Amino acid sequence: MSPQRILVTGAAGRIGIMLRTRLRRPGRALRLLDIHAPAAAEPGENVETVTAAITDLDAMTHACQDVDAVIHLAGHSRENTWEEILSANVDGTRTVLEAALRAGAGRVILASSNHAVGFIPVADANPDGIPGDAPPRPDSYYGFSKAATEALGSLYHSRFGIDVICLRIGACAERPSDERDLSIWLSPDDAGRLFEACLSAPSPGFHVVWGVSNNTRRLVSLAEAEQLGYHPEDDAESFAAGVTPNKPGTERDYLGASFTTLPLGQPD
Ligand code: 15L
Repeated sequence: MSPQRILVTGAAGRIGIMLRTRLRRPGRALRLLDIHAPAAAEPGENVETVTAAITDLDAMTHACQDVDAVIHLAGHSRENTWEEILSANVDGTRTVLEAALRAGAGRVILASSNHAVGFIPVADANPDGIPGDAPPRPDSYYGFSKAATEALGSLYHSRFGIDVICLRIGACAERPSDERDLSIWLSPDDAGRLFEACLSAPSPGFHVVWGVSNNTRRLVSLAEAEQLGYHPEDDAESFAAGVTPNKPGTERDYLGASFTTLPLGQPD
């Protein structure tokens, strides 16, 4: 049975907004949390809103009460200062996991990123694709924080038995914008399918899986996500004619593209 009450952190952010309409189900309540107040419930929408910081353990433990699953999207989504990355992304994720544990929420889905492994050379992708659980090779402080997110998820699963699924999300947007996105795009509808699969998979345990669409030019493996019940339906190739070509060099050579050369610790 799919969970009845789901807490979504970062609900006012880009992916949070995409998921709001796509995770609605009869009999399901969405508790939407963000540091910036999420939009109020529409008539007939089974939504509660919470304005809180993910680094506030008391507030997060309260927000996790009576929750079956947590989707953790909050945090910086690009490069930032070391202090900001440590606070929002690393301490924030630890706090969310700790709050879920204290409140008895048995499943946490963590937004990781391709930038946790951004220094994997594109040339290393074999026909099966780069595995979902390839070891971390972060390309930035941001990428480091996503590798730390995965490690914290593993810790809370091993110690306490919480189900934790980490999603190495590619470029999640309405449409791919450049040539690189053709391999790593996650459509909003496929994002809905992926999160739904993670919510519904029976006793998943701990997993790190790729979050991308079924792109013709895909470099990463979908096998691990498919085992959880994810069946993507979109392909970035249908937008190929309209995208910007890759620049030579890092944008072609490494999975993390421009993140591998951006100045470390400089807000992007
Ligand atoms: C990410 O992890 C970022 O949050 C997003 O802003 C994009 O940069 C995306 O990766 C990407 O690699 O395109």
